[in-house]
Amino acid sequence: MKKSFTATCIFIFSIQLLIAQLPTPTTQQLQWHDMEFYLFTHFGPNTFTNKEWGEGTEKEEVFNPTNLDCRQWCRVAKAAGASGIIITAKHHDGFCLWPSKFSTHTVRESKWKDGKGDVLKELSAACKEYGLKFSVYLSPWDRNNPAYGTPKYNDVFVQMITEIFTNYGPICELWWDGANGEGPNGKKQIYDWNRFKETVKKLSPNTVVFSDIGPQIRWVGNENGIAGKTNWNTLDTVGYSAGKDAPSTDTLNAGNINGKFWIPAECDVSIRPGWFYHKEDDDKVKSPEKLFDLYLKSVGRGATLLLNVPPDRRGIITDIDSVALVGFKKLREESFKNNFCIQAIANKKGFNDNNANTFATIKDNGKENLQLHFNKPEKINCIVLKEFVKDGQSVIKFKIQLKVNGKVDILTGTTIGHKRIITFNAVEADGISLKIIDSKAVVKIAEIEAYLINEKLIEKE
Ligand code: FUL
Repeated sequence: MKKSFTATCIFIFSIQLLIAQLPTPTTQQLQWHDMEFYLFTHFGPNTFTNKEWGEGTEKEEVFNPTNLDCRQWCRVAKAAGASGIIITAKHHDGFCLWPSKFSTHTVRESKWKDGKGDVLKELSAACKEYGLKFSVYLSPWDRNNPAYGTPKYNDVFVQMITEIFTNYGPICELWWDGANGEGPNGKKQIYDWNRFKETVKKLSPNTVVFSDIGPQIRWVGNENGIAGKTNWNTLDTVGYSAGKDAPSTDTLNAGNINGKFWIPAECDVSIRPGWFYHKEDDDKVKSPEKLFDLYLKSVGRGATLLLNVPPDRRGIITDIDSVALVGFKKLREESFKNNFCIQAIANKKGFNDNNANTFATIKDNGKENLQLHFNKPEKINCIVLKEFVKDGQSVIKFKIQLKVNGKVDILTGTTIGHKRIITFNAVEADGISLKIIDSKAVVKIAEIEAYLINEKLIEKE
């Protein structure tokens, strides 16, 4: 009697797993997940005044790069293995890097190229030439625009969004800063987020929009480039808005396990202490090893890495930053070159074929596992797991067993999502087995990979 009751429970639970409906990403969000790592460029009057937050009162003539070269930015991005560039078209000081008709504080009023220059035009063209995704940061907070703090400013912001999409598209990602300080008249703006969102949707439905709470991409809750060890791509946003009414930074960092909407996290961080270029920080550029560590803690936790690399007063990315970026790329290439799982014997198809579009299914948690047997013991210290996120994110907790000299080493973790990179002290393993301890629905594993990376790069908690 007891036995049949247990069997019924297991049966019902299995059925629930099979029919559970998970939130899923849109095609554009899926493409964005695959972009993994891209650059941020903070550039504007602050570059020349040595500030982080301009007042909005800076004279336009301060903006005067001597040798602005967006193609150089693209070459650096390419050499870093980045997939795109996001540019601060307008930071909080309100200065527009394009000649907006809706502001008198723009490149047009500056001396750069006799007021004929247009940074957005140059960068969007360069990104096209180099095959990089072009994206735009647009701060709603504007310390210069006279309309800021009145309903009219929402019109201005919508007009600026319209200009950008009409003249410089396609735009891959639009980045909205949640900051909401005072404008030139001492007033704060009540942002019309719904109208802003509707405007983008109408003009460019393929653009993914970032803010603290999406609608397509969320802030990770810190500016250190670090996602939660548990990182759900799902979030509940009802009752919240970007800025001070956003969910707690802890929630943004981890997402909501049962969140209704697919709003994955993006980890923004600067290669330097500040967001804008400051000469005195030239000796504080993050090393390739530090950048690799951030990669493990962002991309390796299922998020993306948005790394800020600010051009200097010439309008060029310095050699110091470029060298660090090239070193970072080299570390990624060396680390993830030799995947031992490709040659291993697998108990199912679809999860060791170096193809994230195929997957193996685990229907029975705790019992069923995915197994890989190496042809000979291999020294490994890094395992990469990928869920088939096209169908949602399911894994709540997993266990990896490594067969080492007849014994079993165990590693455990929580979420997987787009990519989970686990590092550990190197062992000679005969094989790998992945068990799911808990999940929200049927588990689809797109890939298990194993590597031996440089010991020095092992993630230190
Ligand atoms: C913040 C801004 O206040 C910083 O200046 C920077 O742009 C960063 C990416 O977002 O909210």
